[in-house]
Amino acid sequence: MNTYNYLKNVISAKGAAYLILLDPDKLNEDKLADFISICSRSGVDGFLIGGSLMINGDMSSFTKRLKSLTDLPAIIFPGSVNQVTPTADAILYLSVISGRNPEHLIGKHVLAAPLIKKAGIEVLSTGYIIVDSGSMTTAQYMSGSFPMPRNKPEIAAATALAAEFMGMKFIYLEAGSGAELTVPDEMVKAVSSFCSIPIIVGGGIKSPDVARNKVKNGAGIIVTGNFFENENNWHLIKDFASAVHVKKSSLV
Ligand code: 1GP
Repeated sequence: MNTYNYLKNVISAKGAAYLILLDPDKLNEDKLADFISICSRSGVDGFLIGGSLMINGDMSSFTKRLKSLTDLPAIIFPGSVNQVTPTADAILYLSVISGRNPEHLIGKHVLAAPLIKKAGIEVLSTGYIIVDSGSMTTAQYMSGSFPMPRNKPEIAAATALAAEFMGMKFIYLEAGSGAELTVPDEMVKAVSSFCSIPIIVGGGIKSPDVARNKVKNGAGIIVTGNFFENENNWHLIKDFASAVHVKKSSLV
């Protein structure tokens, strides 16, 4: 089954999917096997891999190692064109639709397209909406665009619907990694009531309750990254997965 159908099936069976973002620059490779084993046992549905910068990490070898440890999907969450690797299952083909920077609306896509074709991985076209989260985040800075005002859910809804009409498969409401404030629940609700494609929500989610509220307001996929870069939090992975899986019958 391809990754798109897998995610749709998880959403339909469990109420929502839970993905963990792995940054090869930040996760100690010695600890990867333990971490992935806990994730698999705790109900995590898959992994995003990527980072705004790649200073020490290597996407290709990291993803290969990840795939040797789990059958769960490994999806590239690209910080740049050179993070395309054939060792992944799929890539979020991100368009920063909250901004008006042509590099992130078409420029990078042109550069990445032949690399993705050569890699032979599945393309998940995604409208990426960077939401103001209290202070400047890496995603905002690196995208060279203004974030969406957090008190304007109607702008987010109209923007997301435009992306759906353009044929995108997912909307990603992004507060930014390590954000002070998460994407407002009202914005998740407004976008999900306008759109029929799955809404991914991430950035600054540090508790199962916060994750569950996003799902209750219509999120189809929850992403956490930063929180589990601290090993002391690993015991909470199961609680996050249970909070996201709002449907009790969780057989896929
Ligand atoms: C960032 O949405 C992801 O792109 C995850 O954010 O690292 O804050 O969980 P956190």
